[in-house]
Amino acid sequence: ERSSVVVVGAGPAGLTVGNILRAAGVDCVVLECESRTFIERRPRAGVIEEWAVRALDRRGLAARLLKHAERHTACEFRFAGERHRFGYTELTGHHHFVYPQPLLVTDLVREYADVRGGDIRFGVRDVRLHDLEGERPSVSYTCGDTGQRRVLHCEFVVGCDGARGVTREAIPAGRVRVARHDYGIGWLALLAQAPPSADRVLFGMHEEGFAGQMPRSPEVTRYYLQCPPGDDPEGWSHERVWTQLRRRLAAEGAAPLAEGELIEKRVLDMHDYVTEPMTYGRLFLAGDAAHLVAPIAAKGLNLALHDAFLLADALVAHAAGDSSGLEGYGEACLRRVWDYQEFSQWLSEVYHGASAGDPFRTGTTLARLRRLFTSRAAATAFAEQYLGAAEGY
Ligand code: RFL
Repeated sequence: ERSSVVVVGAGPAGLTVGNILRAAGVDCVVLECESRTFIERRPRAGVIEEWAVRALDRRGLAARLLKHAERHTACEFRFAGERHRFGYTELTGHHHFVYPQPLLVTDLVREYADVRGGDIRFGVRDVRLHDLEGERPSVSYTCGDTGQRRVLHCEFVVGCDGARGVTREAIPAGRVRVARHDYGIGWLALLAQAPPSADRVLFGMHEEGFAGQMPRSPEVTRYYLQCPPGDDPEGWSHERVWTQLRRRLAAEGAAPLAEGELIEKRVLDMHDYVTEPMTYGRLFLAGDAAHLVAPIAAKGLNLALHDAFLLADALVAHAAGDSSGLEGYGEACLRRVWDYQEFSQWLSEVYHGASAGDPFRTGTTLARLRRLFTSRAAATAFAEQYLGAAEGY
């Protein structure tokens, strides 16, 4: 079998690449190890930056999002028993969109497979990449239903199979450098079957650890609680979770938290990595397959989309005879990747500094926070980075 492009992974990155190629008439096949139902329900991100929504919209991929997403204009920091609203839209004119990742994935699959007639194969197993250095690479896999081994010959392989995928591993060790950062911190990531406790994102800095609230929909709210890395989620009973959330998010004049059943409870060991270069021969990595950013600043999905736009546009241009986009692809992505990594590190200290048990770090953390509310220049710089606007629209 032949196809110009084989995309491994049907997350936001892979599906966006697929949609753009399909619209431009470049043939491609998307291979996904899970089922369609599974990927349409997998809960994860929810914050999409305005530039990314505009870019999706220009490609005809944001109709439902624009109808249903919530627009956020402010977040709130809680520390020392007080609430501090931070209105980023007043400072920059830009806002955040909140739209759960499963809805975005559902929209992108529907558009790719049902509207644009794209080829997507679910439930594949044992994906392997071959001859990436030559002109004629190929991808082999086992069909989920028949168990048959198949080979797809192609011009390019796009690796969008996320943090635990196989495509990154296909690059020989000496040809790539993976830069890693470990925060030494865990986050208990929770989804509660409950309306948000406030109509904006909340960050609670507390001596017992960070706590956060991210509205997702009128029925479901994400909460985070800092915990030791590798902690057992089963040690966090309903009572313990809500007691800690109430304590760490407590502030003068704040409405009580809207409690609800916990429908997701997992511990994330906070870490980052960046793979450089993002390409090897005919393989191009995009999204979490190339770089992971801990969910500290809600940046991962946005970086995945940024890569996908650049890569798909470059592949379309290549088909029309211009290869310059493909040549500069990795470097163009990495600018934003490193910018977001740096911001996540900066923000991590704001979240976690006050609970480090070190009075010096508590002092500097509180100074950082106060600066956001006393200096308009500092506030604007923060707002630009928080919105992803510093890298330009
Ligand atoms: P994905 O979404 O992981 O998709 C990869 C796809 O590849 C499939 N796959 C394979 N298919 C074939 N063969 C294989 N060998 C395969 N191995 C894997 C997988 O089944 C999957 O369908 O990667 P992509 O497209 O790069 O997208 C990245 C984003 O999903 C990720 O960065 C975000 O979810 C990160 N993230 C957040 N990002 C934000 O921008 N804002 C947020 O608010 C936000 N919150 C979060 C998050 C991630 C979280 N977790 C679970 C780590 C909250 C959490 C809790």
